[in-house]
Parts: sequence; structure tokens; C-alpha cells
Amino acid sequence: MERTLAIIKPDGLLGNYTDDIKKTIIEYGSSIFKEKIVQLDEATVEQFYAQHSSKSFFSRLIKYMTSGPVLVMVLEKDNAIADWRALMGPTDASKAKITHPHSIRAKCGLDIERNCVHGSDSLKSAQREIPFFFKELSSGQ
Ligand code: DGI
Repeated sequence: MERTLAIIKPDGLLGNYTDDIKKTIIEYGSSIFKEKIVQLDEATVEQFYAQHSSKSFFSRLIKYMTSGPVLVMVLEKDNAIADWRALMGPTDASKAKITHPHSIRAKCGLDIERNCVHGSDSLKSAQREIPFFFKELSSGQ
């Protein structure tokens, strides 16, 4: 079993996509091991996305991620990290609508910024991101 961190971002949560997304997760064979709704503040988003701190879109990313509550989840299944990334689709939701029309980002996202969901992109990321939000899971996996 592998675990990954998934986030339904503010547009996903406020746009009432949560039930559909959770249904997709369960149908795909993941269990939702942990979940909580959090209102992120700027400092937390800055830390979470620290690898993007020098990018031109960083301030917009912070504004978007703090614009409303998010649902943070730990998903668990074999190959959870890659499988959740595949379900999410490409970062740019506007492109996903063309290339991956059945993906979550195609259905729920708008563009490269407002793309509805997050997923850890590697085992190393999952091991950092899971305890970032769920301190009780300090080993990450
Ligand atoms: O792992 P992803 O979320 O697919 O993508 P990432 O880790 O490269 O980027 C993290 C988030 O930062 C992404 O979900 C949306 C935002 N982002 C990434 N690249 C761009 C961007 N936002 C804008 N406006 N422009 C970008 O080029």
C-alpha cells in the first residue's frame, strides 16, 4: 500500500465538486485514510509550495489557495501517487479539457492556476506533504 496527499482546492470545494471527486477516488480503489477541511493562510501556502517561491505566478498561487477552504486527504492504495496524478490530469486544466477530457482537472478546473486538485508528484513529495498536514503521520508512509 502507498499513500499520497490529495487536496481539493478552493474552487473544487466551493464549486460542489467534492462528492463527485470522492466518488471517483473510491471507484478507483483508493481509501480515504484521513481527511480534513482547512482554511490555509499565506504562510502555510508559502511553505507548502516553497519550491515555486521564485516563480512569477507564486503570489497568484498563494491568493488562490487562501481564497477559501480546502479539503486535504491522505489516499491509500497500491500505486496511489501515480494513480491519483493520472486521475487528476495535467496541471493546465484548459489543456486537460482537450487532451484528458475524463480527468478531474478537465471536469472541475478552469486553467493552469485554478486547477481544482493537488496530488503529490513523487514518493519524496508524499513523504513531505502528508506529515505537513497530518503531523500524526510523521513517517509519511
Ligand atoms: O503538481 P501540479 O499541481 O500539477 O503542478 P506544479 O507542482 O508544477 O505547480 C503547482 C501549482 O502551481 C499548480 O497546480 C498551479 C500553479 N502553477 C504551476 N505552473 C503555473 C502555475 N500557475 C500559473 N499561473 N502559471 C504557471 O505556469
